[in-house]
Amino acid sequence: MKTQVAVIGAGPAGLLLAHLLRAEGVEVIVVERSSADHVLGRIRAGVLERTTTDLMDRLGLGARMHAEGLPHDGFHLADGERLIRIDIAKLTGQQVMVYGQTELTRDLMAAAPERGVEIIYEAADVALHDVEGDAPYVTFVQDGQERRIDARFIGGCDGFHGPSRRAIPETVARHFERVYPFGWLGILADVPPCNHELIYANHARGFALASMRSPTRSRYYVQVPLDERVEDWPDERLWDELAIRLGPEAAAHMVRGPAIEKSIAPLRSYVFEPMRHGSLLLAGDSAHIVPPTGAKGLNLAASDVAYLSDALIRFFMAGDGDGVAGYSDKALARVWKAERFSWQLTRLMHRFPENDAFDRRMQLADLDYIASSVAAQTTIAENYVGLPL
Ligand code: RFL
Ligand code: PHB
Repeated sequence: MKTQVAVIGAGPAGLLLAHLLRAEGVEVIVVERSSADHVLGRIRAGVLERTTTDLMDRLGLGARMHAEGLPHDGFHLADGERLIRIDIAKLTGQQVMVYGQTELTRDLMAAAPERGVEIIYEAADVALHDVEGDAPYVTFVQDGQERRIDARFIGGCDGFHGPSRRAIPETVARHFERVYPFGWLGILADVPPCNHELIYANHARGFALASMRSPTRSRYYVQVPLDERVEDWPDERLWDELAIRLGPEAAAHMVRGPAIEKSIAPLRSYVFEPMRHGSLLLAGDSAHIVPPTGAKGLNLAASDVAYLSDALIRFFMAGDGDGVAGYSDKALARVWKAERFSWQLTRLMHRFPENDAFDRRMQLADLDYIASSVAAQTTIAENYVGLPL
């Protein structure tokens, strides 16, 4: 097979990139290791920035998101007792959109055939070749048969564990990492949310988050030590813990119900530099991971792809390679600011094993300051809604 851009990975980054390129007439083929159902089964992000919803609108694929998504004007930080509201609409003039990653992915997948976006699912042994030159190619095995795609560029959108980043030699690679000594245990349940907005709580027992997918579906998380397993947390124990950590107001409105999904995700901050090597361009989780505290992961994948699609369209339509050459620096400048915000909010809101009474008082003083300072709230709000592209 031959195409202009071979995209590896059909998560949000890969699908958005493929659609944006295709909409401008660039040829693209997407190669995905898993089945479409498996991709849709992963419950992940829930909060979209304006930069992300704008991309869906630009593609003309935002209709269901606007009909079913929940625009939010604010969210809460909690210190175990009270709720501190961050009024993002008043402070920034913007909203965020609660719309699940699964739904966004479903919309992009559903529109692929009619838009001429070819996606090859269940591709095994995907490998990248000759990425340093201008004739790279991808090989994989489909239905037992070896296949090959020749391309001008490869978009590496295969997440944290994919092969793209590893195709960049260690001699040029730089890794920056912070691994946190805890994870998030998430539960999805068909019960109404305890608050119409999100609550991020720092309780002496650890972090908790109340989120949602719709007016009838809730998503909650609690911070757990890394050695704990899902089996350690029967539903009742999890609801009891959430009620304590989220504080009395949330607990009073919390409706319990059976888990329809429960999983533990470790927390990590990670950046890989550079995001381009020759004809290989990384976007999304393949190049960077943020802890989910700032709701930035999917949104960063979308902003990478906004830069990358512009660069590639310029290359193919105007023969101008400057965008491609400058992609890594441009994307990384925004990535690092989102890394900073996610890391800072993670430190503010979690209980670290090494923290002592002094650290706890510092967190509480920080929250008390935020509660009383419009300047502090504005800083949080402008990062939460997403820095401009
Ligand atoms: P993905 O979604 O991991 O997609 C990568 C795709 O590549 C495929 N792949 C391969 N394909 C071919 N060959 C191979 N060898 C391959 N290896 C892998 C995979 O099957 C997959 O389909 O990466 P992408 O597209 O960069 O998207 C990134 C987002 O998924 C991620 O950043 C977010 O989910 C992070 N995240 C959140 N982000 C937000 O913006 N807001 C949130 O509220 C938010 N909450 C979260 C989150 C992530 C979480 N977890 C579980 C990590 C909450 C959680 C709990
Ligand atoms: C979610 O709803 O899954 C969610 C929301 C906000 C976050 C992380 C996850 O910061």
